[in-house]
Amino acid sequence: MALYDFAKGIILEAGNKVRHMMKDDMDIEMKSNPNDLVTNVDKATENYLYETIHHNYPEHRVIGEEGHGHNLKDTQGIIWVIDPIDGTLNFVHQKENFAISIGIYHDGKPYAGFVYDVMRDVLYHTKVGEGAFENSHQLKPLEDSELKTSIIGINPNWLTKPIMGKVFAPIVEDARSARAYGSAALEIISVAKGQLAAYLTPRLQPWDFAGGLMILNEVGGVGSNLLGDRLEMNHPNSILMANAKLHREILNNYLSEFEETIAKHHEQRFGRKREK
Ligand code: 2AM
Ligand code: CA
Repeated sequence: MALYDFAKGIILEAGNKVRHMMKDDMDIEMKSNPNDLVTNVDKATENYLYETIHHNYPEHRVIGEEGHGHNLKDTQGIIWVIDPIDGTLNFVHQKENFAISIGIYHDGKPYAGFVYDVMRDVLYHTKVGEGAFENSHQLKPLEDSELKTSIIGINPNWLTKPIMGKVFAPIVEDARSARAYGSAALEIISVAKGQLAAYLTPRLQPWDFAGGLMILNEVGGVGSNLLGDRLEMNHPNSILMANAKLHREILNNYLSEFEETIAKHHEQRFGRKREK
């Protein structure tokens, strides 16, 4: 079976398993802090995906949020970047508005992206270069927009933080309005569908954005970090996803004056100097 169809099959089956596991009591653990949770379902779903990939394609490598392959030194061959549940807080509290996210890379280049909205049973998918789809319906190329007539996606928690709050507040102020959905993958999909014109956040892991970014790029949307630099599949980054025109407007008219602040945030959070 072709790799793309295999990936589609296992993400749908993983979602099926999640819906079944949700009927039983969940086992919830805290990770780095009381708001950072992981459940038995996150772990079981990552394990299912890992084991099935490993069984069928032993030479492929997997990076997953819940522990697989975190120390990858190179990007050779096929690499799967997986978030078994993106939006774990939604999963625990709302029992909806979460997704399974998969990005597949070949020698570091995007090959295919998948975001599965589990409770709505909607699969967003792209084989890069061949269009992006919502189930079997092709997504249209993105239309440009301007900030003053745009709804943007941003988590209000960031506005309460002293440094990133200052960076984000003027953008929120000038936008038509702002929304937060609590699953980065689904927020990136909302940008790809034109429902949100942009999505911004100071920190995502590759598994939060890999699948969604491929789908967004496929409809002409642009993703970068908050400095306008390229997003790589093997390290965390800040995030600006938008239609092409709004991406330029936010970078040039709002973020560029905070370049030093953002670069410092990157250094502190990710331990990495700006790559030129
Ligand atoms: P998760 O549910 O897989 O942890 C919430 O606004 C979004 O940001 C979710 O997609 C969540 O992914 C992600 N997220 C939450 N905390 C994060 C952190 N410390 N670093 C990166 N991404 C995070
Ligand atoms: Ca997750």
